[in-house]
Amino acid sequence: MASHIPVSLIGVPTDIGAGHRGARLGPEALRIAGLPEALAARGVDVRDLGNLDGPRNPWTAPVAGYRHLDEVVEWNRALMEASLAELRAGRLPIMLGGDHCLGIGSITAVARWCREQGKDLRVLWLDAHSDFNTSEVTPSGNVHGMPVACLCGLGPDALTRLGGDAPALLPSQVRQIGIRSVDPEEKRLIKHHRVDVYDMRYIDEAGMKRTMEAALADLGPDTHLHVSFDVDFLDPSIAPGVGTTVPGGVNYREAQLVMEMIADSGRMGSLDIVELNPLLDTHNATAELAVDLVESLFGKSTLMRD
Ligand code: EXY
Ligand code: MN
Ligand code: MN
Ligand code: MN
Repeated sequence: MASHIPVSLIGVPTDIGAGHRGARLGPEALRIAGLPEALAARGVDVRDLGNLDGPRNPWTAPVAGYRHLDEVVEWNRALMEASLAELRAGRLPIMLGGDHCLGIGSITAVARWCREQGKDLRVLWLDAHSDFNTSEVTPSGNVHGMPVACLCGLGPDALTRLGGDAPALLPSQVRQIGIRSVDPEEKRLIKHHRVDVYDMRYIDEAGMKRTMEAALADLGPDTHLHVSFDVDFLDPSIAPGVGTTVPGGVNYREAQLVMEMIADSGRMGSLDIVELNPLLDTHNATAELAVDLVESLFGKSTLMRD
């Protein structure tokens, strides 16, 4: 069995950036689906740090293009600090969301740590959405539609400067996979900033194997791979428990191959699991599927070559 660096689970029970309430229940659903035990069964030293605390969701309308900006900042600051402490302790943080606005805190921590260590950071963004809106172009004001833009320096100072002076990421460090819902002005921004997007049309034409080979090309020995797994990446027929389902997503075997090829790279150093909404799920099936896929990220495979 492959050896792994020790893992810390950080629950972040909030839907502060989402357009539906319920993702705040995601961390418990993942635990009930057996995430800690599944990792332990892979031989991983896993420590569950429990849940972070933060402001309640006031469920108010957008102000100047953002819903709940102050609360979004507070949750992300707490997460950044918690993740950075685990990285500095030599552990691999798994963030149990929570909605995808939390990618800002999680990845800002990873970017700071990579700077401290002189490592290259690459982010794999597994999602139906590009999450590259800004307050000027967002159709909703929901910050879970904005984290990649914020990480690349487009957004309010309180989020783009969460980790210090420089933005956490350059657009060239991001690879997006599974994309099939992008707002018109968001698409213009994505193209302008040249984010590397492997959308569903690309996957249909090239197949998942070639897609992942392209997305994982040129990883070096010093590359830290952060995987940000939005559960709506998956097709809604297998993953109904999300607030923003988009048809035509990644199927079961494709998703397994994605995770297996990431595991084969040996470079994953941090992970987000976000947007799981147990209120919309059927008998926790989406949470169980997420756990199954995380097992594959940690090297579980049904292949004979094992
Ligand atoms: N693009 C839409 C918006 O900005 O409101 C929907 C965003 C959904 C984001 C989901 C979680 O990845
Ligand atoms: Mn997302
Ligand atoms: Mn999404
Ligand atoms: Mn598996």
